[in-house]
Amino acid sequence: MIERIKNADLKELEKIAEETRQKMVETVSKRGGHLASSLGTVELTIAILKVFNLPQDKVIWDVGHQSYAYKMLTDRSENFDTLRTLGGISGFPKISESQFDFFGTGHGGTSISAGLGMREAMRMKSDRSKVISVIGDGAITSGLALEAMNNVDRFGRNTITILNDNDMFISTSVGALSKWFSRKLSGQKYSSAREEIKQLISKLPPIFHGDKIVDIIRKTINSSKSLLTPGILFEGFGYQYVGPIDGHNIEELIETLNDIKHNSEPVLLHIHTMKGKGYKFAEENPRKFHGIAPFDIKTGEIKNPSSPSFTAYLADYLPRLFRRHSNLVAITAAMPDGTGLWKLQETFPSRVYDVGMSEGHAVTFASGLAAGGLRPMVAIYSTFLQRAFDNIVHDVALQNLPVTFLIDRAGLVGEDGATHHGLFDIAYLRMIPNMTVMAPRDECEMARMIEFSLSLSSPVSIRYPRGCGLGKRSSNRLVPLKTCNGELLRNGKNKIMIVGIGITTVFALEAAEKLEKERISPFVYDLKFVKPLPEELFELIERHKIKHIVTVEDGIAAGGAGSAILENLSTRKMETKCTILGIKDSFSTHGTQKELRRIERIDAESIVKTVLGLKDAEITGKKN
Ligand SMILES: Cc1ncc(C[n+]2csc(CCOP(=O)(O)OP(=O)(O)O)c2C)c(N)n1
Repeated sequence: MIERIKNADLKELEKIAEETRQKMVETVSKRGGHLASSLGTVELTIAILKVFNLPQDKVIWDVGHQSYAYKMLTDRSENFDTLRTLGGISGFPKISESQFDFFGTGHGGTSISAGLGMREAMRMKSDRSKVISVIGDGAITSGLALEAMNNVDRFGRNTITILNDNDMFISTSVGALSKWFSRKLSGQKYSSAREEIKQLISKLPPIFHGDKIVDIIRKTINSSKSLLTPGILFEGFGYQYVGPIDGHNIEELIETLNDIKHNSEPVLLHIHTMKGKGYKFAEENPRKFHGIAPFDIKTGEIKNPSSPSFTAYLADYLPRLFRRHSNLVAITAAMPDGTGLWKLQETFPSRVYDVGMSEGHAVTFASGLAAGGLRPMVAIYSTFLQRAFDNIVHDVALQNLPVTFLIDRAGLVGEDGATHHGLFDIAYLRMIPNMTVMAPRDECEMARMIEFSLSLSSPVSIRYPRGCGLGKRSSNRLVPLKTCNGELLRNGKNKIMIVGIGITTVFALEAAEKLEKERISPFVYDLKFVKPLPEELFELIERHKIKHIVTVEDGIAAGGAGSAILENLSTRKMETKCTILGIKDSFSTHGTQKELRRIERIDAESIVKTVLGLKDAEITGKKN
């Protein structure tokens, strides 16, 4: 395909763009995925492939959710219809997938840093090829991107940063930088003023041509450009600023890229694109089509709306909670939709802060709000909260401030794969002093935990998965949790106990049903609290003389909930054995949640197999 692009004239390139869009829409309508952003970068991808020599020159797609056209047009056209399926093409750039994926992305803000590093490595090898970082107007607002730009004047030679400005994050853009970027009008005014002055100069008598006055006028126009466009900001960082240009005009893109590719100074090319470009429904509602489940191409409607999720429940519940507690405030890092804060934002706009794609700032901002006497709730996906680890430790926990973390998409998320699984939060939160760590098994319990968190004056984390729990949804009369206790859900007849945490409690119950048919009757305990661990669990183990516990968690096994129990059994010198079912020491792939839970051996069948694999003595307590 790259060959076809290299040899194509403009008409042919436009045809390729159309074919690419069509195939992209067809595939995403079946597989789900990040459609709107990828539709916006079709022309840019074609222009990059036309002008640069890949794989010598390298491209890094920030976040990577806009790289579908790139995947198709480099080397993955034939199997693109396996997008986001088990064993199929990943929804994000992935080094192991293709020689054209130079850097794996998924979390935003990395492309400039990684690009500078990659370019520096090339410089050391006297390689003068280009590194091109494509970053959105959302991702460029993240602290990491700003830190990287602060180093552009030192390491940025032969790098090109393309700012793909579609005036949107997932939902509306926020922050001062967005306002800078939207100086489009000034940019247009600048272009027409420049044209007028050019024409005026050309009409001056020849005697003036080459004259100092004309020269001064030219220079003044050029330097005033950066005052009228966002250029001044980037020039301050050491970039040569080019643009803004139309990111859907292949001819203009190719011409501009050809111009700047010979410039060894760092260049920032500012392009304007439209999210959802070329597919009516995505153009009309780019927010819905940012990340979409399989849909009907003709109507744009989602095919099988899933059952209401933890997130949807939270969206309904939070406005009610906020009505009762006037000191509550909520923070999102550019994800009011994904985290379920959107209804709250509509109901109490002044009490919801969307701080942009900046998880670290979101957490420290929350600690400031808490120190000032408010009660903040920070809603961030598990995987993105990793970005704010030190902010949690140093700014919240060390100061023992009452901040509640609402951690969505905890566990295996499914089709988005390795970059988006939320597998580490239990491990990285339970080791932090002052932090309480909880996981609800259903939506109603999540609300109970949130209420409980308000009774504490220290940090609290509540983690819940993508999708739904047991489906208990009525919550008009919520009974808040009173103590840090779990819940014995099932009395067993044998000496074995299955301990679930959050959603895996549901699998533990299913497993117990199946085991009953095998004449094995386990206890089932819902841990609820990873930290502090329920004292009651150890009392139950002693009281019922439990020989073996099987713990199951939707998170990394190392340092997780099972690990915590094992540490405690050992400290207490208890002889009960413990088998930990959790994610092994590897990055889990993409596929459906169901497939992945099976592969990672945390589903009901795996629990059954584990129990059946135990020695009789461990199940019955009887010596052989
Ligand atoms: C660190 C991090 N936080 C949050 C996200 C979730 N996220 C994915 S795309 C996106 C918005 C990106 O906006 P922009 O860079 O403008 O790209 P666009 O989708 O508009 O093309 C967000 C917040 C992420 N991928 N990484």
